[in-house]
Amino acid sequence: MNQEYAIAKAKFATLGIDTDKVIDELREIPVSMHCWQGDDVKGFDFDGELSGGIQTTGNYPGRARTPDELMADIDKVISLDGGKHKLNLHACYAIFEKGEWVDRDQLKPCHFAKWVEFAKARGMGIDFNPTFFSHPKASGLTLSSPDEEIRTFWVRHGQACLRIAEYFADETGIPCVMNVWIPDGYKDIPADRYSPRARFAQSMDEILGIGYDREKVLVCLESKVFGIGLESYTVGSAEFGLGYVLSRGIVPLMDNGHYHPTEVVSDKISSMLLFSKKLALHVTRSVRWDSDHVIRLDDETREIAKEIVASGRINDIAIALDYFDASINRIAAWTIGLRNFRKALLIAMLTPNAEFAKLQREDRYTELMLLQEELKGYPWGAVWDEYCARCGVKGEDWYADVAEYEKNVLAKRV
Ligand code: RNT
Ligand code: ZN
Repeated sequence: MNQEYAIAKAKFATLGIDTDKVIDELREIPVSMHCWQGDDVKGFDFDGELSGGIQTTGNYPGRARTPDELMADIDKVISLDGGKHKLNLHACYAIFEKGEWVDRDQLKPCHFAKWVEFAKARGMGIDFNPTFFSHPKASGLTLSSPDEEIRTFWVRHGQACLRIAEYFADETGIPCVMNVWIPDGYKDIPADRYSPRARFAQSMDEILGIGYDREKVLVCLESKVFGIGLESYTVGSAEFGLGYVLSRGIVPLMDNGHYHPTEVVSDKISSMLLFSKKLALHVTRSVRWDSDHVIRLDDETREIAKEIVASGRINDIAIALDYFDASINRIAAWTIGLRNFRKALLIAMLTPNAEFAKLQREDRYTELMLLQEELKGYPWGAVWDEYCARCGVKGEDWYADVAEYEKNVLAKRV
């Protein structure tokens, strides 16, 4: 056993924490890896601009342009991050045969067969997202559109995706989390806030109305407070989301970039868990707006992980990542964020959460604060290094791998 790890193990043992057990458990926590960090959320079905009020900035060379390139990049990231993963796909990542193309309302499981093959070979489950943006019919409202032709097009898309999600679950044997997020909203003060929301609820009901196996597919709804060009009103607001998911028995999805700046998702997790059997998260980092920066090991990231672990309900929480940075090496961006969230989970698991809760119960706030702060100096880094070693990935010196991949693979994508 490495000496630094032996010291750390002994130190955490004084808190009643078994670091070997923590390492084993950490490896088993599935983190859903968003495919869209690899290609700046472009997908393969349309050539146009990214729309929907989200934005990727930067033009670092080496963006994945084809399914094969994206798959190779995902493999590279996986090789740099230990632990279990799921693959998180968007419908716009459908893979068509040469000369073939269908619009989003006609998508079928066969358009994702290559992804299934990829995921199965790596023992990963697949999560899924209908894509209600970056499409000619998504220039205004989608599922909340007053134009029946447009609204029903997107309803058919949602229904098609539900079937594909079931196919993913059947093929991989792992339930599929299917998340609905629509960019619908208005730049300026609307005259009618009610009708678009009523239509959105109706459209969602029509999608779910085709019936699906709730054991296999966990349908989520992701709410949002604003987007670029949608500053005054979003149809799928937090209250809409909460009301809809609880009344229909589907799953709330919280993205921590989707709230007012002083609101924190770490404080929302416990409330949601009390009223919903399952909860899904998009972990991201918003800088002044929903900017989807790479996750850092910052206070809120750690607090989210702490709430997940301390709740004792980690098996009810689907953890997915959602960020996209095109200004630095994308493989490194992807990996840094993934590793950071797993580090946050590790730190949370190396915290005597039950003892701290007892101090809170007994009004011993001085000791609680003192111990919470002292714990920050505990040698969790040595446990992380041991975790990496046991997973067969590098501890801190993994940049050389990325640099080599950049030179041999990414730089040739011109
Ligand atoms: C947008 C949402 C949504 C997207 C992805 C690409 O604000 O966060 O989850 O980022 O679906
Ligand atoms: Zn999101």
